[in-house]
Amino acid sequence: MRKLLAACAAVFAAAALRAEPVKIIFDTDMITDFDDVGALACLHALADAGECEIIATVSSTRGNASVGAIEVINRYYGRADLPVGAPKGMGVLGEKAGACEKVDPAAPLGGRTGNDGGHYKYRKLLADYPGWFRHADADDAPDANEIYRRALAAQPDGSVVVCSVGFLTNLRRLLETPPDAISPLDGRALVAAKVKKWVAMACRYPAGKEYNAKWDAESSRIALENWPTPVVFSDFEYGRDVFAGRAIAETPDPGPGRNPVRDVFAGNIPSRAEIAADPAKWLRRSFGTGGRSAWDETAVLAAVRGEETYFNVNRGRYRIVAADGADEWAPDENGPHVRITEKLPKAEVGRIIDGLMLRPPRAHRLSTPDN
Ligand SMILES: [Ca+2]
Repeated sequence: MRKLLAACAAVFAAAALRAEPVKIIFDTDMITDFDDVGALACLHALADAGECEIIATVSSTRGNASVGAIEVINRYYGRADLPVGAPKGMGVLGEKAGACEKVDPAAPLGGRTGNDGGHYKYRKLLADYPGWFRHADADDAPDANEIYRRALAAQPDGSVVVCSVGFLTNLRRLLETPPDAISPLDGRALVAAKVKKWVAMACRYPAGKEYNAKWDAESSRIALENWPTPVVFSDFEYGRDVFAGRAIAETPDPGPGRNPVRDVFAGNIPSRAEIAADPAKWLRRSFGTGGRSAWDETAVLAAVRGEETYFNVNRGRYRIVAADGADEWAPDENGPHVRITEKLPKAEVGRIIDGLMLRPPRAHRLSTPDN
């Protein structure tokens, strides 16, 4: 009987845990790399399972197809109405970090080697999914500040996890917002009240220049120095040799305009034969047999399932030390930050990510135009 009671208690405890989905704001760049698509897919799969509730999805870049790409993925998972936003007036503009030239959504697709370079995959996504998005140009989307402030103000204190897998522009801007009609709190006070933690894909360990942190280095410095809650980093070194996406890329093709997550991975991962012919070359480009380096997906796992479920953590302080975005991680057992390190073998982590990406959307039939 005691065993039965214990089993019942365990079931109720699990049900209680499930009853409290983690409230997530997802902040992504969607500019050149495509692990962002995998990360947003994982997040939706976890939301379908009741493990999280996505309360907003914002782009950290402007003047390009980033917001439209977010909307295509949101719609695929039956969440076309999720709030979206983008930064205004500062940060990364255009088709690649440092380009600083707005993408013309009406210009013909340039192709892989054309004038839209790495951003081609996101412009192609919009071309292949007409009618699935509202903002072909991220600059037409609402200000991310408004989206963040509305989302945070509507939630209970200490309940929101911010998961950033792109530049830190929005977070710096949010901290600098004044009180307004949405909330009497300024940005920093609002974050301190509502945010439980920030999980970021950022940091080059132990020092270097990390893509997400370096391209708007001033915003990164300000955000990191002033953020008032615990911060967890999935750093470059952790994610680069977790590989995911091969599994969904090799699923049967459902036809055009049916599965944007599969389309992105199938269209951007080299074949097994290509990798077998020169694995070292592809590893330098962050590809393995399992797919693409899963920097952003690992941040989502840490944000929703907790940083100690699959990972060990290492405490310290991460900071930007130069105007060019150079960074350093200083170990400190009393530091405000943690970075994740390997606990579960990385191949297993890759399989967990693949499993989430393979899950069919719960509300897919409601989200496709012809179903
Ligand atoms: Ca990213």
